[in-house]
Amino acid sequence: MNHHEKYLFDLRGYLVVRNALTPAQVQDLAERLEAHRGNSKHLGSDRTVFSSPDDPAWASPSMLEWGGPYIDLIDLPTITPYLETLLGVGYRLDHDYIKIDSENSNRKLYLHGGGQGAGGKTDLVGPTDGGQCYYRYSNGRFFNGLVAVAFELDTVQPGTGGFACIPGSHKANLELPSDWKLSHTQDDIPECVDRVSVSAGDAIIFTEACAHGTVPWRGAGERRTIFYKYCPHAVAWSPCYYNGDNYPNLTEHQRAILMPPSAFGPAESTRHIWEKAQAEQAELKRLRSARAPNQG
Ligand SMILES: O=C(O)CCC(=O)C(=O)O
Repeated sequence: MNHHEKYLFDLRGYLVVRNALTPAQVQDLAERLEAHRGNSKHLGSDRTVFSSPDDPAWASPSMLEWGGPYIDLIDLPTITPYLETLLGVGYRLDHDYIKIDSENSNRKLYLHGGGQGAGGKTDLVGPTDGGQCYYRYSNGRFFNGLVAVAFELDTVQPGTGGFACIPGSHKANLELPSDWKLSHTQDDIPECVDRVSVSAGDAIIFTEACAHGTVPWRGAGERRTIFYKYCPHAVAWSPCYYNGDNYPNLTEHQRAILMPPSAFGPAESTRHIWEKAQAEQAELKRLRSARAPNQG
């Protein structure tokens, strides 16, 4: 991350990384998405409900199960240097999901995050501010409670929709005016909002502390965006974690990035605890599938 990019991220709270993905990666990600689209309730690990009583409690199903480039996104060489700068070494992947905007999605722009907290009394998703939505730069280092990487599979032309945010709001001291939080149409969007156009293969990196959301879609076709969201090791947003054992052939660094949260990070001294938890998960899965044939 060069000085210009650091300056812009500190100033605005987001950056666009052009060509973060190659055309071949975009194609592979899109093909795997289309193959799973009809038969999967959860397009990602970002769940707060169970879709069936057999869902595992903490190791949520995830897009990582689609393999190939979905595994590569965990630790992508074009993105990793930004995450190391914005989160420090030893960060973790907290959750992933995919969002599809189309004429049927009928979304409103709901600006969330922002200021020095998430949620708050008037937040539409509830008063979730536990201080986790922070941004700070001090002693030559960035500190972020959650950094989102939005991988764009489709080009978003100006005026069609896509990612939007209030640049600089990650450092705001006052609450976002409530009548600016929700825009039903593009025409209602406050002037202080940046609408970000991208090409397929670009990635938008933003701090969740910046007030952001999705512009109501007006484009032809769809906008398909894959979100991977990263935290410092001691922070957790999702109630579910990854189980590295579910994904074969991970690199050591990918495994470390999938570790569940703790102040110890992927340290050797605590690794055995999560390894035991992950082995117990695998045993539970094995016992359940052995029991299943007799239940019919
Ligand atoms: O559509 C977008 O890029 C914004 C998504 C968003 O609001 C979020 O991930 O919290």
